[in-house]
Amino acid sequence: MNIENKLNINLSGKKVTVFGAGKSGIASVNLLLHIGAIPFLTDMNEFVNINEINCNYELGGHTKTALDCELIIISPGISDKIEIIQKAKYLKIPIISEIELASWFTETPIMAITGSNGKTTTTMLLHEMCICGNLRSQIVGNIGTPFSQIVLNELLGEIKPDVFVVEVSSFQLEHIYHFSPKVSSILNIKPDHLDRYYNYQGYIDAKLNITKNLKESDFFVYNSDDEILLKNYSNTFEYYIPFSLNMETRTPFHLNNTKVYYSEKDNQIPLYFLNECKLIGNHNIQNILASATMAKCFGINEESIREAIINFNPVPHRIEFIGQIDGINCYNDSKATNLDAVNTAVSSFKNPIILILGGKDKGNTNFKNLILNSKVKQIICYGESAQSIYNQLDSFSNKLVIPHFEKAVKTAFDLANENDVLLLSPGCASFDQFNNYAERGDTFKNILNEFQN
Ligand code: UMA
Repeated sequence: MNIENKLNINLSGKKVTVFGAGKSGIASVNLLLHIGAIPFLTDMNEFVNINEINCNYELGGHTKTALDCELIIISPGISDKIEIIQKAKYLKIPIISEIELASWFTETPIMAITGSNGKTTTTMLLHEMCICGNLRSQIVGNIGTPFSQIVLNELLGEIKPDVFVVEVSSFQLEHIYHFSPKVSSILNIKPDHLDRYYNYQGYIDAKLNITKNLKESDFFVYNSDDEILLKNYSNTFEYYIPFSLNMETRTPFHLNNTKVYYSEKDNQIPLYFLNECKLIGNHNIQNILASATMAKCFGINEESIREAIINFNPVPHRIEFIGQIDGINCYNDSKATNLDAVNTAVSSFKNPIILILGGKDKGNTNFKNLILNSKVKQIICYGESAQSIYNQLDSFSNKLVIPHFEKAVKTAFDLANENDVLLLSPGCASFDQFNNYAERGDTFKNILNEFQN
């Protein structure tokens, strides 16, 4: 099947194989059924739950039946290194991601955000800015709700969105052809998911794909403090809009010690004062600048942008303040699954830190690059990667290996003094002991809550 010209694509009556029966796969099947295609679902897991799915399927492995199709939709969690996908490439069967599929069936403008860190906060904040600007915004993508699911709702007439705000992962960007956001942004690029890519450049290339179909009438918002982005987007096209913590002439918003203000206005009218917002740390100011710049490109007025910023509550599991327990300031940063996110968290605090690191390594993370400033007074390494992290931190002596998560948290709490920061910022995936980072974060909170009684 030729998918080069989007206008000529017609999936009606066409056999389409969907790889992966998770959220993305099920949403893709339902959208395909609606538009009259003939989906076939394939999953390597024998026990995956596929209740109420109305198409042929195979579980427990991908067989050659999966290649009897004209198009493949691949779920984000599935690497294209697997043998059957390599075969599909050899057979020249087009392979697209689930967000690509969804984008074929909607005319609603898309604002898309990617980056190694800060995606979820920025996506949620931008969505709030749209709502404050009286736009019917739908938040979708890597954040949890597949884009295809909501596009199907739109096709069914159940919703009439003005804009889709899409959080996009590198995995979802691997197989895009026509996906073309009106406003897109890359927040930062730092080493992550190195177990998935042949090398760091492979990950960078996937992220940069977000601008693949950028037109002059679109806007691309990027962090000009990020070396990789600066290098790749050095052209000063009018539709490349930077944001920065430093003084830059081309940014729509500027920052000083107390406020973010509009650059256009001579009298420096503040967008907001830093102490008006509950999001702490420079990384969050970057997230705010990114979402405000995107909102402005989309035509949302500054009053609505401001309203969203000052009413925004931090997202759970991202440097989330749990509370003060026995005078110890407890923070859940379970979503920090790469080293850059840990360094960001460590840099956000002034008080001594007891840091819990560990879990399942995502491939060659170099913990020697951890910022071990004088604030970090104790490190507890837990999980599958505990011993390896411990060995890598050879210049730091106050460290312990406690593989079991609950024991690690309890020990960290025992070692903390009044006014210290107890920080779970693991720098690794959660899958060795939990289903996902949210479960790990919730478990952390539950363990600490026991100390509160
Ligand atoms: N599977 C196969 N063959 C394989 C490997 C896996 O069949 O070789 C099957 C598994 O058995 C499973 C299915 O694929 O049944 C899972 O697919 P999936 O991992 O793509 O999961 P989904 O449920 O579709 O969720 C995906 C995203 N997951 C991943 O990217 C890993 C979700 O992001 C996203 O919220 C959801 O689509 C909706 O868009 C999660 C995530 O961890 C939160 N993202 C990563 C991150 O944020 O770091 C990128």
